Amino acid sequence: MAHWTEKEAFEALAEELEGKEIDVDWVEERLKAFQVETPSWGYRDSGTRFVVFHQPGAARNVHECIKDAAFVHRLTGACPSVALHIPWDRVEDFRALREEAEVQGIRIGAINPNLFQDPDYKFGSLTNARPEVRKKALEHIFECIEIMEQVRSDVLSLWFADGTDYPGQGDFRRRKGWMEEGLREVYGRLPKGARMLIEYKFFEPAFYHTDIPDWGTAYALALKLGPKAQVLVDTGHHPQGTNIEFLVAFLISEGKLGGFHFNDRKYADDDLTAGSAFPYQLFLIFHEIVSAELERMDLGLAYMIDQSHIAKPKVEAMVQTVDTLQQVYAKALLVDRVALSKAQAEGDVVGAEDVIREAFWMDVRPLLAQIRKELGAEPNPLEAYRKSGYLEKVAEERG
Ligand code: PSV
Ligand code: MN
Repeated sequence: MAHWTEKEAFEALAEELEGKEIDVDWVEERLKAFQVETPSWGYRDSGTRFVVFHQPGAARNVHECIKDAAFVHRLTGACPSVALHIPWDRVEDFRALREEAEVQGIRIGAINPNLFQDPDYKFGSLTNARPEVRKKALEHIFECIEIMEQVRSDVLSLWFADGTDYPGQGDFRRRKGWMEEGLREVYGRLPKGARMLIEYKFFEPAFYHTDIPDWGTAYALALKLGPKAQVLVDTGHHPQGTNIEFLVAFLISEGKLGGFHFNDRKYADDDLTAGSAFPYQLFLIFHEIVSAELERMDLGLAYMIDQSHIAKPKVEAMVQTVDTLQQVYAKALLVDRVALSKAQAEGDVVGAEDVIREAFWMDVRPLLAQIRKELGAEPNPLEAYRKSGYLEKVAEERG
């Protein structure tokens, strides 16, 4: 867009939309309503499996995470909540923490228990063969539920590192039974109006089997538990080549898609910024979401980011991610669905694909700039971040 004025770019987009059956007011309404949660751990120092790298200005505690998250919200107008990870973000007074977030214009979102860091969980948490470890894991989740009440969170995000490394190490069916038993107890304790989202991951840290390896397993568990249990799709948690947009559509149609952990990867669970490797896939995921929204389906999806920034500066990476998510959502909203249905009905494969691709190639940045202005945010949040001097300021404050 550099050699275009914003006005020219906007006119170009308007021209592209001419003759298409798109309700622009609805598109704008949806874009304004789009909100995505950022994770406290995305603002802290993180690392590879070999070393933790320090970044100047990285948040050192939950208070600084909240400050960074609030700044991302101020720039983008789309990130009014921050997810917490317990015990990393544990404080004495969670009610005070809730107020602290509110003063800064955001709220506390999903609570993530940590069921992988304690040495007792080496051989599993809820699926551990030792009953005292299963009990310890359960009690930690109960503590997280109490925290949810104190911060008024309505989402419990559950990711289990449980699995085994070698054939014979564990009894699959017994472990499945323990997992179900534990989850049932958690379900029974959920605060009023809250839901639990079950995340899956096909490997890592376990390398032979994982107790909740895929969306089908998470779906089966959520189905058994009841309506307050849904599946959490972390976009980096699938074997190569998995058709994520298909499973998203399936879960939506079953009312079992709870939300997303957005990130991207080239190989495994790399936690890179969303859309950095496969932007078209991300757009196709949103295409499925928009299809359902057009049918007035009540999705109530929890959009969350789950990234670990090592090569990129943390706050900047977050702002870039939000911009990417807004762009792919805008593109998905601009798919000419009348033309698509017609092409599908006529068996016009190239025509159908082209309708989709045309929307993908549209430059939606001027539209988003306008939306953000209306939201009182920055038309170009990344540029505004770079000019803000925020990183220099916090780097000095945080040492
Ligand atoms: C570990 O793989 C992980 O990235 C999962 O995606 C969780 O959601 C996240 O950590 C926070 O526990
Ligand atoms: Mn995740």
